[in-house]
This record gives sequence, C-alpha cells and structure tokens, in this order.
Amino acid sequence: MRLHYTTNSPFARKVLMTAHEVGVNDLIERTVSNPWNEENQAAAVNPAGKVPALVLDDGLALYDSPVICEYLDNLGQASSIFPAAGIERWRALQRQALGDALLDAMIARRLESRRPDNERSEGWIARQVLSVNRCLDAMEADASELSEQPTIGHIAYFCALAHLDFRFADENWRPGRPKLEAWFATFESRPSAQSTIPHD
Ligand SMILES: N[C@@H](CCC(=O)N[C@@H](CS)C(=O)NCC(=O)O)C(=O)O
Repeated sequence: MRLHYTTNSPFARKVLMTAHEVGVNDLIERTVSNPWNEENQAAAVNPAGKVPALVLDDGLALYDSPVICEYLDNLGQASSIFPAAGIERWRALQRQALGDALLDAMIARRLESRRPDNERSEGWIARQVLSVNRCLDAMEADASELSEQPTIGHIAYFCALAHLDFRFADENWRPGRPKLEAWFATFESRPSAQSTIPHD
C-alpha cells in the first residue's frame, strides 16, 4: 500500500504515528504529494485533492485520516489504538474529532491570513481564533482524564498541539493550560512522535 502525504501535514502525521504505534510502518510505501502543487498526485486518488490518502494493494483509495488510521489499526497485530465498542471507544473518537477540529480551525486561519489584503476577512480569522481557543480549553479540561494507554484521541490531540507549535510558534498555547502542557511534554517523548517531527 502507498501513502500520499506531506512531511508538514498534521493529518498525515496522525496516520504515520498510528502506523508506528500499531506496528505496521514497514508495510507502507510513501509518496510525497504536495496538494498545493499543480502536479498533485493525491488528487488522482482522493477527489478532494487532500493528503493523507492511502492506496491499498487492490487499488482502493482510503481517505481521510480517521478512516486511514482505523484501517491501519485493523491491520496491526501487536496493539490497538481504537478501543472496542463501548464508552471508551466513543471517548477516543470524540477526542479525535476535537483534535481534528482544532486543526481545521488553525489551518483555515492560516490560509485566510495568507490571502491578499483586499480578499482577507479579519472577521473570519477572528472566528477561527475563537474556535482554536475553545478547543484548547476543552483539551485542558480533559487532560487529566487521558489514559496511559494511547488511543487515536491522544494522537489527534498531540498532532494538533504540535502543529500549533510548528505554525504558530510565537503564540504559545501553554499559559493557563498546565495539565495539557504536562501531558504533551510526556507524550512528545514517544518514538512515534519523535520519528514524525514535521518539516517543510
Ligand atoms: N479531514 C481531512 C483533512 C486533510 C487536510 O486538510 N489536509 C490538508 C493538508 S494538512 C490538505 O491536503 N489541504 C489541501 C487542500 O485543502 O486543498 C483528514 O483528516 O485527512
């Protein structure tokens, strides 16, 4: 199977960390497909033109990151980051949705900020900033509940926070969020995180 990804996509990082955590890294071939280039190869397999996209050996293309992560988890023999049916599963999926929502708002803000002056909406940017801060506060409220055993929710939280550090390094999210800061510092040392540090 072949993963279309970029080295700076936090959604692709979710997939790469999942592959590492469940022990299927070696099964994945990789193609860097920049969605912002005209020759974006991801668009040939994902109609949305986004990364990550995973093409299976029989040609079926899977997207987006929640679907790919669950597929890889199913392949993994050693461990699982998707709890079995029950409340823990819903908590993990809800956390994944929260991490992804933080990313969506952060990326929307960044893209809007880069538009020409006469096209940019400061109101739209302010709306995304509010969303980012609400997501961060919800994560802080949840941080002491996070289990030792990682789930897809942990990975989504981590990738979202790490992407804030990567793209908005001058806007530290840590002040006023001590539990989230402590959790992040510990999770950051996992090999799956250390082997997937983003770069442009
Ligand atoms: N919901 C998607 C989001 C994927 C996404 O937004 N990827 C970005 C890169 S981080 C992308 O490809 N953007 C290109 C575009 O929006 O056209 C997922 O979870 O995989």
